[in-house]
Amino acid sequence: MDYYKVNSKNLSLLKERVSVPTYDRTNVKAGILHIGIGGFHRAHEAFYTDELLNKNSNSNWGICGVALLSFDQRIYQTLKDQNGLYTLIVKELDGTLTKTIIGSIVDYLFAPENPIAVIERIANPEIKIITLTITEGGYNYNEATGEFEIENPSIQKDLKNPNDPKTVFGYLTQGLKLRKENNVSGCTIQSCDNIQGNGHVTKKMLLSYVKHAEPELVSWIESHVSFPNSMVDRITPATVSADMAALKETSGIEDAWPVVCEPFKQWVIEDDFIAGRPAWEKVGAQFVEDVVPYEKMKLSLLNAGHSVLGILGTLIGYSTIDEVVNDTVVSAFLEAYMEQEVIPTLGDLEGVDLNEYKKSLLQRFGNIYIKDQVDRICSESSAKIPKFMLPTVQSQLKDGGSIELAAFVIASWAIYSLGVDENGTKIPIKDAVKAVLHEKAVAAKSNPKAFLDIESIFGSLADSESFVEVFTKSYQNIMQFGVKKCLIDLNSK
Ligand code: CS2
Repeated sequence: MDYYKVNSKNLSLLKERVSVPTYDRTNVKAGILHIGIGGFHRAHEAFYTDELLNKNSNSNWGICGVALLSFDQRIYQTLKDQNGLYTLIVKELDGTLTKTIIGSIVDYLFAPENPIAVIERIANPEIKIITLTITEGGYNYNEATGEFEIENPSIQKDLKNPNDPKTVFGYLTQGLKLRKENNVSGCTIQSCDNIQGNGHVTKKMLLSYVKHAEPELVSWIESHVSFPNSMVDRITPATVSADMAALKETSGIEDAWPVVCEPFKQWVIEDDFIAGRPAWEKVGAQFVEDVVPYEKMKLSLLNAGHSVLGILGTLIGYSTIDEVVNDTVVSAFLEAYMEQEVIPTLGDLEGVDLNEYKKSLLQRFGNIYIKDQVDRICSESSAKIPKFMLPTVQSQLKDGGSIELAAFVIASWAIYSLGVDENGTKIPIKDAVKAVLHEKAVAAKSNPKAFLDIESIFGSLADSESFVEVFTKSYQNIMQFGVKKCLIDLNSK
């Protein structure tokens, strides 16, 4: 078999082997600027957008992808070498691989190399929508105060060097300022991150920054920029070298960074696009008036479910999510958590059967071909737990509901943060506040509550006597008997 690299020149050859864009990419203009071109964006928004372009839709809605961090240099370089093309490999439930070359990213910028180009592109009249996947931690939100962390050193740096920004807030502010100065019309900023009210949070955080950086821009943003909320979903594990090897072996395609994902996908969006939008509904996105209940459901069941499996699974010694959920002791615990502690907080969701949703999640988590890494799931837990689990705990505390299982997971996280699993193997913790977590985890050995004292994560949770009580009990039990034995006891209650 001949091997073909993924690039524009080879598209007609690649077409013999996998699906390729049916549209003329040279005609597609970038109406969307996307910040954060990691795997998730390429399995989700870029995929929907590619499907739409394949339907011969409006060619003004291609994507210009921006790599914001120095860390993203490799992905930028790969996209550049491959003319923005990449292979999306969907791992079906029966193990077959559906491969598609995605063409919707028609331009790409590497911010650290040329910050001005990014600022100018934000101000370009062709750009109507700016979408973001900057991770939950990227919003610089303080859980304790609900406010923007203005003291963050990177933010302070951006305030002092407006023309050489490093953070998304610095870039957006300068780009929007230029838009205003050039009399360019407004645009939409759409977060695609897993945060409750992601549009509201983006607006609040951005305006807090702008108040300090360019106070006179605040009212222009308020009247010229819309911030729709959205719920995004598609499990996208990190690509591993075996994925590249399988692509080469089965189709003779050499892709330096394909993206792998599950078959399921969902995108529920508030229809609030001040400068127009692609007809994503034609390819399966749902536009609704109020996305809040969907976000709540997804964050508190899927994402929290992932964290539960990731943390417990790591301590037990598993490496992938399917291994953890296929251990019936853990999945019974997860089901109980969902049924007893989460679903009661969700109320009625029109047209959604929460029990069915729960079942479908367990099936998705159990897909043995996905091999989603527990390390990926547990990375940046300090930004995830407050968004995925704490709202549930707070709601249950308020209503006098059970919090025992959530407390067990958070106690497990305290032990996880010591950095060693129950078999004595080192845990590769990846977290922006790893040092603080470790310090508090060590203190928790003699006084478990110390872990809950991290206010920027837990807010005032440590003030809840009932939570501290069950948390402490769980902590001591896990230390004494191990996770698995405790789960068996909890499951039999
Ligand atoms: C995961 C998400 O990182 C995580 O914690 O729960 O990346 C999850 O896979 C996606 O949100 C699925 O839509």
